[in-house]
Amino acid sequence: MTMFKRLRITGLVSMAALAVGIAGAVGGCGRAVGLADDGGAFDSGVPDSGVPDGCGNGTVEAGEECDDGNSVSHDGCSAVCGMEAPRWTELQPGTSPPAVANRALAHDPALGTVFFGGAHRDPNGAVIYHDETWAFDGVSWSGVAGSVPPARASHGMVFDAARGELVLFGGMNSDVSPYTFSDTWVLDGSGWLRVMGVPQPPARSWFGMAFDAARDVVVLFGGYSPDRAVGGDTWEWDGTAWLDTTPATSPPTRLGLSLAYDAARGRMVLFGGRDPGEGLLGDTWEYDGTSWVETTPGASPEARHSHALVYDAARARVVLFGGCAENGSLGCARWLADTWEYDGASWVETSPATSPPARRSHGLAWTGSRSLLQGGEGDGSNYLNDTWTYRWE
Ligand SMILES: [Ca+2]
Repeated sequence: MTMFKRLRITGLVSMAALAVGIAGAVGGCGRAVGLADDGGAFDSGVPDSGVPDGCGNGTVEAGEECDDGNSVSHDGCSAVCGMEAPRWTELQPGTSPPAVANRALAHDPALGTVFFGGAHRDPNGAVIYHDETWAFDGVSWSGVAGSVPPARASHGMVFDAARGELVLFGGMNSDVSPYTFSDTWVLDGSGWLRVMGVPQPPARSWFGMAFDAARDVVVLFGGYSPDRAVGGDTWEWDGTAWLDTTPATSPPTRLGLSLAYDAARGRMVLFGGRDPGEGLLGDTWEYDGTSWVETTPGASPEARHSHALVYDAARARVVLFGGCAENGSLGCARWLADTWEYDGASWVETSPATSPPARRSHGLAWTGSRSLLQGGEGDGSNYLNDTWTYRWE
Protein backbone atom coordinates (compact mmCIF):
# COMPACT_ATOMS: atom_id res chain seq x y z
CA MET A 1 0.00 0.00 0.00
CA THR A 2 1.26 3.42 -0.82
CA MET A 3 0.95 6.11 1.81
CA PHE A 4 -0.67 8.61 -0.50
CA LYS A 5 -3.03 8.86 -3.40
CA ARG A 6 -2.13 9.85 -6.88
CA LEU A 7 -5.02 11.60 -8.52
CA ARG A 8 -5.08 10.68 -12.18
CA ILE A 9 -6.26 13.56 -14.30
CA THR A 10 -8.81 12.54 -16.89
CA GLY A 11 -8.68 13.40 -20.55
CA LEU A 12 -5.67 11.21 -20.87
CA VAL A 13 -2.35 12.23 -22.22
CA SER A 14 -1.15 10.26 -25.20
CA MET A 15 2.33 9.83 -23.81
CA ALA A 16 2.57 6.16 -24.75
CA ALA A 17 2.11 7.01 -28.43
CA LEU A 18 4.58 9.82 -28.05
CA ALA A 19 7.17 7.59 -26.43
CA VAL A 20 7.04 5.18 -29.36
CA GLY A 21 8.29 7.93 -31.62
CA ILE A 22 11.13 8.86 -29.33
CA ALA A 23 13.22 5.69 -29.44
CA GLY A 24 16.87 6.54 -29.66
CA ALA A 25 16.47 9.98 -28.10
CA VAL A 26 19.29 12.38 -28.83
CA GLY A 27 22.06 10.76 -30.87
CA GLY A 28 24.88 8.63 -29.56
CA CYS A 29 28.49 9.53 -29.32
CA GLY A 30 30.07 7.93 -32.38
CA ARG A 31 32.74 5.78 -30.76
CA ALA A 32 35.54 5.07 -33.20
CA VAL A 33 36.52 1.53 -34.08
CA GLY A 34 39.98 -0.02 -33.86
CA LEU A 35 40.98 1.58 -30.57
CA ALA A 36 43.39 -1.19 -29.66
CA ASP A 37 45.35 -0.92 -32.86
CA ASP A 38 48.00 -3.63 -33.00
CA GLY A 39 49.26 -2.63 -36.41
CA GLY A 40 47.36 -5.39 -38.14
CA ALA A 41 44.33 -5.21 -40.35
CA PHE A 42 41.92 -6.02 -37.55
CA ASP A 43 41.59 -5.33 -33.86
CA SER A 44 39.44 -7.87 -32.12
CA GLY A 45 37.68 -8.44 -35.39
CA VAL A 46 37.02 -4.74 -35.96
CA PRO A 47 38.51 -3.19 -39.12
CA ASP A 48 41.62 -1.13 -38.42
CA SER A 49 40.79 2.59 -38.35
CA GLY A 50 44.33 3.86 -38.03
CA VAL A 51 43.94 4.96 -34.42
CA PRO A 52 47.36 5.38 -32.81
CA ASP A 53 48.44 2.26 -30.93
CA GLY A 54 48.48 3.82 -27.49
CA CYS A 55 45.35 5.98 -27.70
CA GLY A 56 43.58 5.60 -24.39
CA ASN A 57 46.67 4.68 -22.37
CA GLY A 58 46.90 8.11 -20.73
CA THR A 59 50.17 9.13 -22.38
CA VAL A 60 50.30 11.50 -25.34
CA GLU A 61 52.28 9.72 -28.05
CA ALA A 62 53.15 10.34 -31.69
CA GLY A 63 50.05 11.05 -33.75
CA GLU A 64 47.95 12.02 -30.71
CA GLU A 65 46.81 15.52 -29.78
CA CYS A 66 45.79 14.34 -26.32
CA ASP A 67 45.25 11.17 -24.32
CA ASP A 68 43.01 11.27 -21.28
CA GLY A 69 43.25 7.55 -20.59
CA ASN A 70 39.92 6.56 -22.11
CA SER A 71 38.37 5.87 -25.51
CA VAL A 72 35.35 8.11 -25.01
CA SER A 73 34.53 11.20 -27.08
CA HIS A 74 32.83 14.42 -25.89
CA ASP A 75 34.90 14.67 -22.71
CA GLY A 76 37.54 17.03 -24.15
CA CYS A 77 39.73 14.37 -25.80
CA SER A 78 38.13 12.26 -28.52
CA ALA A 79 38.05 8.49 -28.97
CA VAL A 80 40.84 8.87 -31.54
CA CYS A 81 42.91 11.11 -29.23
CA GLY A 82 42.07 14.40 -30.94
CA MET A 83 41.48 17.60 -28.99
CA GLU A 84 37.82 18.57 -28.68
CA ALA A 85 36.32 22.04 -28.29
CA PRO A 86 33.12 23.20 -26.56
CA ARG A 87 30.39 23.74 -29.11
CA TRP A 88 26.89 25.19 -29.03
CA THR A 89 24.74 24.10 -31.99
CA GLU A 90 21.38 25.66 -32.78
CA LEU A 91 18.84 23.04 -33.86
CA GLN A 92 16.09 23.76 -36.35
CA PRO A 93 12.99 21.89 -35.21
CA GLY A 94 9.98 22.49 -37.41
CA THR A 95 7.78 23.60 -34.55
CA SER A 96 8.68 24.72 -31.05
CA PRO A 97 7.02 25.34 -27.70
CA PRO A 98 5.79 28.90 -27.06
CA ALA A 99 8.37 31.64 -26.42
CA VAL A 100 8.31 32.00 -22.63
CA ALA A 101 10.52 32.47 -19.61
CA ASN A 102 10.54 30.25 -16.55
CA ARG A 103 9.27 27.04 -18.09
CA ALA A 104 10.70 23.85 -16.59
CA LEU A 105 12.80 21.51 -18.73
CA ALA A 106 13.91 17.99 -17.77
CA HIS A 107 14.93 14.86 -19.67
CA ASP A 108 13.19 11.51 -19.32
CA PRO A 109 14.91 8.71 -21.30
CA ALA A 110 11.51 7.28 -22.28
CA LEU A 111 9.63 10.51 -23.02
CA GLY A 112 12.42 12.75 -24.31
CA THR A 113 13.23 16.25 -23.10
CA VAL A 114 10.01 17.55 -21.57
CA PHE A 115 8.94 21.21 -21.39
CA PHE A 116 6.16 22.43 -19.09
CA GLY A 117 4.61 25.82 -18.40
CA GLY A 118 6.27 29.24 -18.38
CA ALA A 119 5.10 32.82 -18.81
CA HIS A 120 5.47 35.78 -21.13
CA ARG A 121 4.25 39.39 -21.22
CA ASP A 122 1.79 40.30 -23.95
CA PRO A 123 2.14 43.61 -25.86
CA ASN A 124 0.11 45.36 -23.11
CA GLY A 125 2.48 44.16 -20.41
CA ALA A 126 0.11 41.55 -18.96
CA VAL A 127 1.76 38.32 -17.86
CA ILE A 128 0.34 35.25 -19.60
CA TYR A 129 0.89 31.88 -17.89
CA HIS A 130 1.12 28.62 -19.86
CA ASP A 131 0.16 25.02 -19.11
CA GLU A 132 1.47 23.23 -22.17
CA THR A 133 3.53 20.04 -22.09
CA TRP A 134 5.94 19.45 -24.99
CA ALA A 135 8.52 16.73 -25.62
CA PHE A 136 11.66 16.83 -27.79
CA ASP A 137 13.00 13.63 -29.36
CA GLY A 138 16.31 15.08 -30.55
CA VAL A 139 14.81 16.27 -33.84
CA SER A 140 11.27 17.58 -33.28
CA TRP A 141 9.15 19.12 -30.54
CA SER A 142 5.69 17.60 -30.13
CA GLY A 143 2.88 19.04 -28.06
CA VAL A 144 1.52 16.51 -25.58
CA ALA A 145 -2.28 16.45 -25.49
CA GLY A 146 -4.37 15.98 -22.38
CA SER A 147 -4.95 17.59 -19.03
CA VAL A 148 -1.99 18.90 -17.17
CA PRO A 149 -1.10 20.79 -13.98
CA PRO A 150 -2.57 24.32 -13.80
CA ALA A 151 -0.71 27.02 -15.74
CA ARG A 152 2.35 28.35 -13.90
CA ALA A 153 5.90 29.65 -14.13
CA SER A 154 9.06 29.49 -12.01
CA HIS A 155 8.27 25.94 -10.89
CA GLY A 156 10.72 23.04 -10.69
CA MET A 157 10.76 19.79 -12.69
CA VAL A 158 13.41 17.05 -12.64
CA PHE A 159 13.68 13.42 -13.74
CA ASP A 160 13.48 11.02 -10.80
CA ALA A 161 15.62 8.14 -12.11
CA ALA A 162 14.75 5.90 -9.16
CA ARG A 163 11.02 6.02 -9.90
CA GLY A 164 11.36 6.56 -13.68
CA GLU A 165 9.14 9.66 -13.73
CA LEU A 166 9.35 13.41 -13.93
CA VAL A 167 8.56 15.28 -10.70
CA LEU A 168 7.12 18.81 -10.79
CA PHE A 169 6.70 21.07 -7.76
CA GLY A 170 5.35 24.55 -7.05
CA GLY A 171 5.65 27.71 -9.11
CA MET A 172 3.38 30.73 -9.40
CA ASN A 173 0.47 32.20 -11.37
CA SER A 174 -0.61 35.71 -10.42
CA ASP A 175 -4.03 35.15 -12.05
CA VAL A 176 -5.13 32.70 -9.35
CA SER A 177 -5.40 32.76 -5.55
CA PRO A 178 -3.28 31.79 -3.77
CA TYR A 179 -0.84 32.69 -6.49
CA THR A 180 2.01 30.46 -5.35
CA PHE A 181 1.72 26.65 -5.52
CA SER A 182 2.78 23.88 -3.14
CA ASP A 183 1.60 20.92 -5.24
CA THR A 184 3.60 17.91 -6.43
CA TRP A 185 2.91 16.22 -9.78
CA VAL A 186 4.52 13.29 -11.55
CA LEU A 187 4.59 12.54 -15.29
CA ASP A 188 5.25 9.12 -16.78
CA GLY A 189 4.04 7.34 -19.91
CA SER A 190 0.49 7.33 -18.51
CA GLY A 191 0.22 11.10 -18.11
CA TRP A 192 0.32 13.63 -15.29
CA LEU A 193 -0.66 12.59 -11.77
CA ARG A 194 -1.08 14.89 -8.79
CA VAL A 195 0.42 13.48 -5.60
CA MET A 196 -2.16 13.91 -2.84
CA GLY A 197 -2.30 13.26 0.87
CA VAL A 198 1.28 13.99 1.86
CA PRO A 199 2.75 17.09 3.49
CA GLN A 200 4.34 19.40 0.92
CA PRO A 201 7.05 22.02 1.24
CA PRO A 202 5.55 25.50 1.76
CA ALA A 203 4.35 27.13 -1.47
CA ARG A 204 7.14 28.75 -3.44
CA SER A 205 8.55 29.71 -6.82
CA TRP A 206 12.02 30.62 -8.13
CA PHE A 207 13.69 27.78 -6.16
CA GLY A 208 16.32 25.22 -7.18
CA MET A 209 15.63 21.51 -7.71
CA ALA A 210 17.78 18.56 -8.89
CA PHE A 211 17.91 14.76 -8.49
CA ASP A 212 20.55 13.14 -6.27
CA ALA A 213 21.27 9.90 -8.15
CA ALA A 214 23.25 8.30 -5.30
CA ARG A 215 20.64 8.85 -2.58
CA ASP A 216 17.63 8.59 -4.95
CA VAL A 217 16.00 11.80 -3.75
CA VAL A 218 14.88 15.02 -5.40
CA VAL A 219 16.51 17.95 -3.58
CA LEU A 220 14.80 21.38 -3.41
CA PHE A 221 16.38 24.56 -2.01
CA GLY A 222 15.19 28.09 -1.31
CA GLY A 223 12.90 30.21 -3.45
CA TYR A 224 10.25 32.87 -3.03
CA SER A 225 6.94 32.64 -1.19
CA PRO A 226 4.48 35.40 -0.34
CA ASP A 227 4.44 34.73 3.40
CA ARG A 228 8.02 33.76 4.12
CA ALA A 229 9.63 36.01 1.51
CA VAL A 230 12.87 34.31 0.51
CA GLY A 231 13.76 30.82 1.72
CA GLY A 232 16.90 28.97 2.70
CA ASP A 233 15.36 25.60 3.52
CA THR A 234 16.32 22.23 2.01
CA TRP A 235 13.68 19.57 1.22
CA GLU A 236 13.95 16.06 -0.20
CA TRP A 237 11.37 13.95 -2.06
CA ASP A 238 11.95 10.19 -1.92
CA GLY A 239 8.97 9.15 -4.04
CA THR A 240 6.55 8.96 -1.12
CA ALA A 241 7.18 11.96 1.12
CA TRP A 242 8.82 15.38 1.31
CA LEU A 243 11.25 15.80 4.22
CA ASP A 244 12.61 19.11 5.55
CA THR A 245 16.24 18.07 6.07
CA THR A 246 17.22 21.06 8.26
CA PRO A 247 21.00 20.77 7.69
CA ALA A 248 23.21 22.34 10.37
CA THR A 249 24.52 24.90 7.88
CA SER A 250 22.79 26.21 4.77
CA PRO A 251 23.45 28.76 2.04
CA PRO A 252 21.98 32.20 2.79
CA THR A 253 18.34 32.62 1.74
CA ARG A 254 17.80 33.34 -1.93
CA LEU A 255 15.64 32.96 -5.02
CA GLY A 256 16.57 32.59 -8.68
CA LEU A 257 19.35 30.14 -7.83
CA SER A 258 20.19 26.97 -9.74
CA LEU A 259 21.14 23.44 -8.63
CA ALA A 260 22.78 20.53 -10.46
CA TYR A 261 23.88 17.14 -9.14
CA ASP A 262 27.53 16.25 -9.75
CA ALA A 263 27.26 12.46 -10.02
CA ALA A 264 31.02 11.87 -10.19
CA ARG A 265 31.61 13.59 -6.86
CA GLY A 266 28.25 12.83 -5.25
CA ARG A 267 27.50 16.49 -4.49
CA MET A 268 24.59 18.78 -5.17
CA VAL A 269 26.07 22.02 -6.54
CA LEU A 270 24.35 25.40 -6.02
CA PHE A 271 25.37 28.65 -7.70
CA GLY A 272 24.16 32.21 -7.31
CA GLY A 273 20.71 33.74 -7.08
CA ARG A 274 19.16 36.87 -5.62
CA ASP A 275 19.17 37.64 -1.89
CA PRO A 276 16.23 39.16 0.05
CA GLY A 277 17.69 42.64 -0.45
CA GLU A 278 17.74 42.02 -4.21
CA GLY A 279 21.52 41.69 -4.20
CA LEU A 280 23.07 39.36 -6.75
CA LEU A 281 24.97 36.30 -5.52
CA GLY A 282 28.00 34.58 -7.05
CA ASP A 283 28.74 31.96 -4.41
CA THR A 284 29.10 28.20 -4.91
CA TRP A 285 27.84 25.67 -2.35
CA GLU A 286 27.86 21.88 -2.21
CA TYR A 287 25.50 19.52 -0.37
CA ASP A 288 26.25 15.87 0.32
CA GLY A 289 22.92 15.02 1.91
CA THR A 290 24.07 16.03 5.39
CA SER A 291 25.45 19.54 5.27
CA TRP A 292 25.96 22.44 2.90
CA VAL A 293 29.53 23.68 2.49
CA GLU A 294 30.54 26.87 0.69
CA THR A 295 33.39 26.14 -1.70
CA THR A 296 36.20 28.48 -2.64
CA PRO A 297 36.70 27.90 -6.37
CA GLY A 298 39.79 29.40 -7.96
CA ALA A 299 37.59 31.42 -10.31
CA SER A 300 33.85 32.04 -10.48
CA PRO A 301 31.27 33.45 -12.89
CA GLU A 302 30.05 36.93 -11.98
CA ALA A 303 27.09 37.15 -9.60
CA ARG A 304 23.70 36.55 -11.22
CA HIS A 305 20.23 35.10 -10.88
CA SER A 306 17.87 33.23 -13.20
CA HIS A 307 20.78 31.34 -14.79
CA ALA A 308 20.77 27.59 -15.43
CA LEU A 309 23.04 24.75 -14.32
CA VAL A 310 23.23 21.21 -15.68
CA TYR A 311 25.56 18.28 -15.03
CA ASP A 312 27.48 17.17 -18.15
CA ALA A 313 28.00 13.45 -17.46
CA ALA A 314 30.43 13.04 -20.39
CA ARG A 315 32.85 15.59 -18.92
CA ALA A 316 31.87 15.14 -15.27
CA ARG A 317 31.40 18.88 -14.89
CA VAL A 318 28.56 21.20 -13.95
CA VAL A 319 27.78 23.56 -16.84
CA LEU A 320 26.38 27.08 -16.31
CA PHE A 321 24.83 29.26 -19.01
CA GLY A 322 23.52 32.82 -18.92
CA GLY A 323 21.34 34.55 -16.36
CA CYS A 324 20.62 38.08 -15.26
CA ALA A 325 23.50 40.23 -13.94
CA GLU A 326 21.61 43.47 -13.21
CA ASN A 327 18.10 43.96 -11.88
CA GLY A 328 15.68 46.10 -13.88
CA SER A 329 12.16 47.43 -13.62
CA LEU A 330 10.73 44.30 -15.28
CA GLY A 331 13.15 41.97 -13.55
CA CYS A 332 16.35 42.26 -15.54
CA ALA A 333 18.45 44.94 -17.18
CA ARG A 334 21.50 42.90 -18.29
CA TRP A 335 21.30 39.40 -19.78
CA LEU A 336 24.30 37.06 -20.02
CA ALA A 337 25.50 34.60 -22.68
CA ASP A 338 28.55 33.07 -21.00
CA THR A 339 29.27 29.36 -20.58
CA TRP A 340 31.21 28.02 -17.59
CA GLU A 341 32.17 24.59 -16.29
CA TYR A 342 32.81 23.57 -12.67
CA ASP A 343 34.79 20.48 -11.66
CA GLY A 344 34.68 20.92 -7.90
CA ALA A 345 37.89 22.94 -7.80
CA SER A 346 37.27 25.89 -10.10
CA TRP A 347 34.88 27.45 -12.57
CA VAL A 348 36.35 27.78 -16.07
CA GLU A 349 34.75 29.91 -18.80
CA THR A 350 34.76 27.74 -21.92
CA SER A 351 34.15 30.54 -24.48
CA PRO A 352 32.73 28.48 -27.37
CA ALA A 353 33.12 30.01 -30.84
CA THR A 354 29.34 30.38 -31.10
CA SER A 355 26.90 30.81 -28.22
CA PRO A 356 23.13 31.17 -27.85
CA PRO A 357 22.00 34.80 -27.51
CA ALA A 358 22.06 36.23 -23.98
CA ARG A 359 19.13 35.24 -21.80
CA ARG A 360 17.80 34.38 -18.37
CA SER A 361 15.10 32.03 -17.06
CA HIS A 362 15.85 29.46 -19.77
CA GLY A 363 15.73 25.66 -19.58
CA LEU A 364 18.84 23.46 -19.54
CA ALA A 365 18.78 19.66 -19.34
CA TRP A 366 21.25 16.79 -19.88
CA THR A 367 19.87 14.39 -22.49
CA GLY A 368 22.28 11.51 -21.98
CA SER A 369 24.72 12.63 -24.67
CA ARG A 370 24.66 16.45 -24.56
CA SER A 371 23.06 19.38 -22.81
CA LEU A 372 19.94 20.91 -24.34
CA LEU A 373 19.03 24.59 -23.86
CA GLN A 374 15.59 25.98 -24.63
CA GLY A 375 14.05 29.44 -24.68
CA GLY A 376 14.04 32.08 -21.97
CA GLU A 377 13.88 35.86 -21.75
CA GLY A 378 16.49 37.60 -23.87
CA ASP A 379 17.97 41.04 -24.19
CA GLY A 380 15.24 43.70 -23.94
CA SER A 381 12.73 41.24 -22.44
CA ASN A 382 12.42 39.49 -25.79
CA TYR A 383 10.96 35.99 -25.32
CA LEU A 384 12.76 33.11 -27.00
CA ASN A 385 11.85 29.57 -28.07
CA ASP A 386 15.07 28.45 -29.73
CA THR A 387 16.69 25.06 -29.08
CA TRP A 388 20.46 24.57 -28.73
CA THR A 389 22.77 21.73 -27.75
CA TYR A 390 26.13 21.92 -25.99
CA ARG A 391 28.90 19.38 -25.83
CA TRP A 392 32.59 19.02 -26.64
CA GLU A 393 33.34 17.65 -30.10
CA1 LIG B 1 38.21 10.92 -23.88
